[in-house]
Amino acid sequence: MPTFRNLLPIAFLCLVALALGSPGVPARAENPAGVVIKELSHEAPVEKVVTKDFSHETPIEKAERMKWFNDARFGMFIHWGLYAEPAGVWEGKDVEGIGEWIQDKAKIPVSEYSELQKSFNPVKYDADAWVKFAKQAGMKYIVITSKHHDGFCLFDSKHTDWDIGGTPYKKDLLRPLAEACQKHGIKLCFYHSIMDWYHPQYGNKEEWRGNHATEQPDMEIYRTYMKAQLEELLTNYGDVGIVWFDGEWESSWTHEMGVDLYNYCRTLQSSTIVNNRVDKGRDGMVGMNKDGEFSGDYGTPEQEIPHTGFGKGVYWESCMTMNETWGFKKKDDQWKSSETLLRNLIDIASKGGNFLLNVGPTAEGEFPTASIERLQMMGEWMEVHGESIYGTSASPFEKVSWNGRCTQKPLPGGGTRLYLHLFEWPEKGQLVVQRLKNRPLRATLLGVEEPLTIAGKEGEWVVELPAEAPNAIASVVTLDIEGKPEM
Ligand code: FHN
Repeated sequence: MPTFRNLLPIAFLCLVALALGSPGVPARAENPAGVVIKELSHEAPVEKVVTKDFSHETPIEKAERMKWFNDARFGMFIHWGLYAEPAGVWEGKDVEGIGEWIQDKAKIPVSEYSELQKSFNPVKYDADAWVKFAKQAGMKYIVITSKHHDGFCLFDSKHTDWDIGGTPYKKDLLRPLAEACQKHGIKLCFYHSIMDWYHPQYGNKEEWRGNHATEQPDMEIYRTYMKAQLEELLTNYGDVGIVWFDGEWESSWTHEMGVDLYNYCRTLQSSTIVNNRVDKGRDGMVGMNKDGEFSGDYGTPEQEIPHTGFGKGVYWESCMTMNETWGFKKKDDQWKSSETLLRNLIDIASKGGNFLLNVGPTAEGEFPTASIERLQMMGEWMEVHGESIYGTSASPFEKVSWNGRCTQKPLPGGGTRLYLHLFEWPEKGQLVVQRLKNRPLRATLLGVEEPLTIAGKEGEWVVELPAEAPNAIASVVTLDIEGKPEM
């Protein structure tokens, strides 16, 4: 049994280590191009968080932690940063591709790209208005880019000058958003890129970036920097619903680093949810994990909706743009219709997933008008039909016998309410529900008072509908049945 006396040398060494801290990032990283990279942390912070292991969480414990997410079904993605300034145009030329990748697509060296920091001044930013747009659209959480691939931080970080503090605007952009989310009951979540095109010690480098600190970047220094910033995000902004990692695909990021980062985030806030892009399991844009054991609480299909759901206990969220870019591009006018966006939400919910719909604000801090219009149209539908999305689970039908979708929710007392989403109004005003054995007890139309008449037999129920569809995009018939659906 070790006594206090023989523990002294170890304690002394620990004190020495703490006093010296861990190796720092050179205050000014020189590089072959001779460009001086802006001040990064003078020293990587001492690793003072003792990361716990969350791999033994039970499915029931996970289900409890995921409940708000699984009930929410609908969230807002916000891609915002310096890239909103060029907004898809560089040196007078249109730059192909998604707006937040302009530095990469136009091969803009850090020395030139970093000039954007001197003019980024979102004087029209109104966090409260943004949160109200999300809430009125029926969204329950907001995922905002605390740092995208360009490494620029929307928050005023102690660990770098490559942040909002170095702009004419100066003020932390995430704090007012955190306050507004708390005020309006919206979950605040952070998108944080693992890949970093600015930090001299991030592993994968491109010659043209001109930010080489050394030929052999030290990912340990970068990881300490990234974790220090995550500690700021997970201790200074209240309850963080999700840490939404991205940019995990490059070779310098490993499975071991992913497991450690997952545990690190949950050590700081044990209830926070971490997506599967923290680790190396994601199968590209399909977004779900390949076979094997990987960290991350849910799958992240991107710009696509899976053909089917994945059954109970498998959580997932499809993220999509409203036009063709995540970050603002002044010339991208390829806006999806409100009908498409709403039917995407219904389709995703009918498969048991969440819809994370993106807004790319302008450099001045405003949502594009086209985004606001779509958010308002979706909110009008959600006002009447939201109960057919929130807190529902996937359709019990393998395939529905009408043009539309289905979701379901248990009724108090043990029955089930089926929500039948009609994208097309059935001819002769009759909705035929095939394959369902349970006798329907009651049918209504959401938004319409009087109940509907039900006729027919097991496996061929017929609901009499009024002549006109209450909603052209998707009307919703509720069907209450005893017990759980039997096909
Ligand atoms: O490279 C990013 C891209 O900029 C954007 O953030 C999307 C949205 O999730 N994720 C990556 C592309 O898969």
